Amino acid sequence: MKNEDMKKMHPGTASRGMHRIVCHPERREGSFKKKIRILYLLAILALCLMSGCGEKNSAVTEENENMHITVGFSQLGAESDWREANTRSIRSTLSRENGFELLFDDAQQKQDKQIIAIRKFIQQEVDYIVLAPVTETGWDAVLGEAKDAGIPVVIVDRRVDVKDDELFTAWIGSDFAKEGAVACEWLYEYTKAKGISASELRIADIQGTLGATAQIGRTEGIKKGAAKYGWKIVAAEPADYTRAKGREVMERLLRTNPEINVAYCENDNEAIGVIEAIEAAGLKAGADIKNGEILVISFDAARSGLNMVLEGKIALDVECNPIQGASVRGVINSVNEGREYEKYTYVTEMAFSADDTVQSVKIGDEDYRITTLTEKLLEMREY
Ligand code: GYE
Repeated sequence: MKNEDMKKMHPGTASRGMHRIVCHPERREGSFKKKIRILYLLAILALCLMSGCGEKNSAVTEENENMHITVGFSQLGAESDWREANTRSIRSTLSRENGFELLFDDAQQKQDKQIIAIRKFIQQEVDYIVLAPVTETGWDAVLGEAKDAGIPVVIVDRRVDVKDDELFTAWIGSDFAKEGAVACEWLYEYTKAKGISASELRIADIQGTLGATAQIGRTEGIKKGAAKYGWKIVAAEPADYTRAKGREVMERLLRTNPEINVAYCENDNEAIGVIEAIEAAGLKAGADIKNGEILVISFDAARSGLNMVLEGKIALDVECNPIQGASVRGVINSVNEGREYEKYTYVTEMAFSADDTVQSVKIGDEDYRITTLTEKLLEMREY
């Protein structure tokens, strides 16, 4: 299947990476089972017709009911608005009406809970596993077990760092390093336009869960930006992507590093907690660094974060698109029907600013558009 076709199938996604013809060895057994089921159905139907039965049609209906594709979904947690939107997207797409039976497990940000959930899905003989992994490492053994059981695994959101990438079928998610680069190029252009010199910036990086792909990419972004433009990162601390932790970390940092004038928050919930801490300290979150405001940058562009952009408290919110259900469904259906699919699919993303000082940034050869947020735009958002 060509990239273009893939885009048509899954609006809002862009694909790159290996094309592959899917004649998945793991699925051969599945499609064999399906053929047996179809033969069984035909046999029942023939028997019914021969005996002129009316009541026995219920056997057919019942068997039809069992034709659902069973999917075990190990979601890493419910720590943020982004995560909840991601869960909603996958749950509503892999629904009964769409032909799926979804088993859902929330691991409360604990990898061991995810491993237990995956082992349970294997025991339950699900047809597919969808995994949103909390961190990148530590998945080889359990994904090996899924592979041995012939169950394809679709990874969503963060990545897994495994020795053999045949341990998973496909990955769908964001380009986190690019998100970080967009934020930094915007900060460079913005401060340049406002006459703020690089040496004036004192940045606090409020990091996500350490070892999560989103944290690795976004932290790498600000480190590279600082090295490229000569900014000073005065503190970098994880806050687990939660509002409470974001507030706690920022309260402490404002005491130990009162010179901080940029808070680079690696998600919206952290940013909201950080803004609470700034205000509780009698300071102001805003873009006017020269007059003592603390400029807040965030990621996700969930509704809660974008409300803060409209209020001018978050200067830039780089979108991370959680609507991944259609892409997951597309991959599962392709595998199931022996069609081609993409090994890696990147969702498309935007960036929203509180004012129109910077309207685009250069990311490699690309002119990346920065959208000034309006109430109307916010109303149109899905999450
Ligand atoms: O930015 C954050 C969430 O991995 C992209 O995890 C995800 C991040 C997202 O908790 O809000």
